[in-house]
Amino acid sequence: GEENAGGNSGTKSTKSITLGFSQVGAESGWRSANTKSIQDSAKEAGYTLKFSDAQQKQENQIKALRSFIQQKVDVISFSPVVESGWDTVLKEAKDAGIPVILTDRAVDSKDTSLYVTFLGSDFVEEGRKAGQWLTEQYKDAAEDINIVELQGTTGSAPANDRMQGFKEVISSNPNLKIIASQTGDFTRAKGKEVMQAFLKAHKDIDVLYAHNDDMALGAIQAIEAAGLKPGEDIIIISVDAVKDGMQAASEGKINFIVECNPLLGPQLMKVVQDVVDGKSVEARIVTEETTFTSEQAKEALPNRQY
Ligand code: GYE
Repeated sequence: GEENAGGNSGTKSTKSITLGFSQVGAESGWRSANTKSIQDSAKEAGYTLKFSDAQQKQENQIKALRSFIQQKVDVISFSPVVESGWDTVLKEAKDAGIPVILTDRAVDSKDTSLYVTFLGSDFVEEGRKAGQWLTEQYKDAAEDINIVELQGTTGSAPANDRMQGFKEVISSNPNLKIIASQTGDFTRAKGKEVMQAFLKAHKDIDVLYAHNDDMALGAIQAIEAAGLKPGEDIIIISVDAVKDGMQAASEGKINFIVECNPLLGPQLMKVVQDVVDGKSVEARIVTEETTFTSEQAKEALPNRQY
């Protein structure tokens, strides 16, 4: 960082903070809202933001982190595309004395001294909320309910955790059966493609659980193209609650959405400031979230920010 010139004598000299941020990519509506939130709030805070888009590839993220280390940024923050394989580069940042803040997605490093904090959602809880709604819907079902699952990016924290939380809850009802699971990489295009394959392979799909809205929206196209009614012939649950997802829910095409808040920027900038100021920060900062049925989506839609 650079010294700010022209500070009044008597006041503490403020240093302009340089933040290196490595983003996952631009795979979804959630991600676009997250990126905008980070860029806007860095600007607002007066930080110099070095922003890098990894296009959903871990190798690109590792390169970006190394370049931030080389540039001696004050703080590094990133949303790790997958959970594993970060120890080496995190150790390099630590050795260089640069604090790292995880946002949105977690890493599975055993050594938690490699990062200051993790700011983001509880994805296991999100999966549980999806499972709880479904379990309630089918509590009186006497026959098998066939569920297909569109998973997020393989090896990512939200894919791992949303699957885990969902499975944990639905296992209480043996009629609820996951008959197929495949990754749709959190994108619309892949969600559509995989749903097409699911529809070909299985004539009797009752429920789709999509790990994000974008994959659900892609799947809706495939379902409609197959002559079926999304939300009626196939019950659809997704996660995120971005505008397009909420729109589909308000039209009854998505039956239930678990919210995942992408507006992490303001909280992140505050944590960055605290870290630079040498204040202690919580090791885990969880964002607050809700859920929406179709009816609730209709009500909330006009005031949705993203
Ligand atoms: O749910 C999905 C995005 O990591 C929480 O990534 C994020 C997920 C989000 O692509 O839409």
